[in-house]
Amino acid sequence: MTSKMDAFWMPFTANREYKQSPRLLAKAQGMHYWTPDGRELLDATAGLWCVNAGHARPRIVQAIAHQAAEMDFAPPFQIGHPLAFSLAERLVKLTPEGLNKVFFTNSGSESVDTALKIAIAYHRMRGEAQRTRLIGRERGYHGVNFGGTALGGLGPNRKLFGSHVAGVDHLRHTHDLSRNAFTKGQPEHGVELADDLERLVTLHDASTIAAVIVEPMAGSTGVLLPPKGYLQRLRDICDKHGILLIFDEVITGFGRLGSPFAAQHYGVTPDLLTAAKGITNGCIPMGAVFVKQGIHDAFMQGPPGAIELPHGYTYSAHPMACAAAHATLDTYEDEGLLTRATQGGPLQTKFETALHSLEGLPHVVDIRNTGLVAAIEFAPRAGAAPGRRAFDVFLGCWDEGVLVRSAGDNIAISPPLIIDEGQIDQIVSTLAKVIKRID
Ligand code: PXG
Repeated sequence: MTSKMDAFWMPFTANREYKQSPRLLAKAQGMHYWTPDGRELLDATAGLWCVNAGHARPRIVQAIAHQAAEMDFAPPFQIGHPLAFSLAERLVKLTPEGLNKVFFTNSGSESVDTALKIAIAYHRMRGEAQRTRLIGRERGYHGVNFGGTALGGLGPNRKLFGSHVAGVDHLRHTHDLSRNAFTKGQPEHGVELADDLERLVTLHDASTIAAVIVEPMAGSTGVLLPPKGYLQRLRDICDKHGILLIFDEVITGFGRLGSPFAAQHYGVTPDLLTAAKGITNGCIPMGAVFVKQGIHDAFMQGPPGAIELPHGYTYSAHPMACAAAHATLDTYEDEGLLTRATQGGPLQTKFETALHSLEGLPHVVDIRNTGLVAAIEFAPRAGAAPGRRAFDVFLGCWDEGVLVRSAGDNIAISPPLIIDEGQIDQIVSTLAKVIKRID
């Protein structure tokens, strides 16, 4: 380990192994990264599911530079600035009908905890203060703050931290290799797993449950698509019992599935929707929680001078983030990026066909895809820690000049939405080469 690497405790990283053989990125443009010694890598991960319009887009760069000089910061409590209001107006035009209020945060984790707090407070405002229970789903990822950690369903992310959010329960996950392996698009089987919510209602009573949070398509755990009919059934059960439905769209928001949001793609509208990442194309931290009018209005009851929601961040609606988000939306609009990955369109079809050509290679037990996102699942290596085979594929691709992401036993592919067909071929041929040579 070089002493220059001692001080930085890296997030979600095997620090000791990494510092023995570091991987560094120093420059990015369009579809590519470059290492400090000038080696080019094709970005098949949109950074970390966030650089949806590709890297260093000139409009966004200029907007940030301009805003830094014009007004670097403005306090967000009891004072506003014009870009925040105009951005909110623009964003709610992109969200599904009815989600027409937006609360700004700085990350996906903050969006999740904000949404959970709003859900609990909403019931209290309506005289149902006993509705505090929150339901997540196994294998879900909702960031790393206390609420998101508790509602998340990935064991390793939870076990060190105790249980400090009371009254949390989980639905089962929807992954079923025995029935759904190598499905293109939504799996046929598993709609009945939504009935887990009825079971939890029977167990806890609906009068104790505030909200259910799910990723409409689970990203971090390795791209799990909702079985056909599953999200609608969750919606119906929530409606029946007065439970709020929260979609965590931190990954699926801003075009990943070929619609602005997964809610539109799947035709199911949640009560609250969390976003981050692609909202600024990943270049300035920002998150958002979209809320139905009626939920917002429940807070607008007390004396007009009272602060209705005692919640917010120093950097909520930060001017630089608002400027970056405006320029990002301009870029998405000009280039039609939010619908470029439309299901059945030429790019999505090419992507799907290319990825599924890897079926039959050694150790590949599943391939899943939708929009411009896919996962390849590997059988775990006997006797090794889970995920090592997928991690070796990641390392092999790194050496071959393609950046992919390993997630447990999966490799996830989620390129910037500007990708061309030749670049899809490069990703897939590199994966094939690496998969054939690892054990
Ligand atoms: N919700 C979802 C659905 C996410 O995917 C978060 C919340 C938290 O966002 P922030 O901005 O607080 O990180 C995320 C984040 C991976 C990976 O390896 C995915 C995320 C973060 C880190 C790694 O897939 N998603």
